[in-house]
Amino acid sequence: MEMDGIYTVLQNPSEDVYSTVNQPQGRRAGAQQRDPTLPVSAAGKASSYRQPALVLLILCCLLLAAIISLAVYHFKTNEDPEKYNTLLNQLQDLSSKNHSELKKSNTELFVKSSILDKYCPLKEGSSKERGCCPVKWMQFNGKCYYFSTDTMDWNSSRDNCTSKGGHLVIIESKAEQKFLTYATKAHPGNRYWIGLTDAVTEGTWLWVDGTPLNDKTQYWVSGEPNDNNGKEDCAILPFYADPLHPLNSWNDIECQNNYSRICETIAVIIYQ
Ligand code: MMA
Ligand code: CA
Repeated sequence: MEMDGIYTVLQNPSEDVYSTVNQPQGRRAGAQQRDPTLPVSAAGKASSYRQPALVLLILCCLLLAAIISLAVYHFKTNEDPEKYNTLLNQLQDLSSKNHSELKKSNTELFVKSSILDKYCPLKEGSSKERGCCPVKWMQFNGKCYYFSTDTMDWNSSRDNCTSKGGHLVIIESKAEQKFLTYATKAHPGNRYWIGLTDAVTEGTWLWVDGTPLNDKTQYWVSGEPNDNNGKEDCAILPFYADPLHPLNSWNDIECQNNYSRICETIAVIIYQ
């Protein structure tokens, strides 16, 4: 029986050294008689040291194994430290090279994405559809607008816009008129030809694509068009801003006058 690692009952009766040492022979009924030729101390000691010696031997073996493994580990990890240093340097080179290359391509991507956002902004409410306008053109509602700084007569302006792949602006909504009013405020004093004329039939206003002027979508300044002197067949904006009707800014004027122009073209749609 073993309790907490202490033997309370002897495994082998021959190991019962202590019970016999101080007892007279007669009280040990059934006990084997000791070999009287062997000295008491020699026989007792041999059997009493066997178990601790075994434990000691095992401990020594374990210790030896641990020393051997530590030695092997030590020599393995210290084997050719130069080799490890070279590897470490190569690894550091590679990581710093990757880092600087990544930094470079990140900067390039940032520049490219700002160019993309400038010329091809995302369409309102979309995360994939973009509308692209040429350099120096403004974008509004899927259309591109060019506000010229140079001036020319109405016919030349019409032809110039066509040569740019567009046309003199055709105003189709209140929102578009609002946008143009806002945009032209950036150049106060400038007046711009729009794509509206009654040169063919006096009083019949047509857009450059042949569409007749819609009654609901016209923004003449109060009192216009007046065909002053019977010579005014082309439209400009802004003539002047009526504080009561800030959107009403058109005037009919002589087509031979020189003004700036607003060209319009459709934005190119791309998907990302
Ligand atoms: C007046 C007015 C306009 C006309 C211009 C021409 C200043 O405004 O009659 O309708 O177009 O003159 O200069
Ligand atoms: Ca007029």
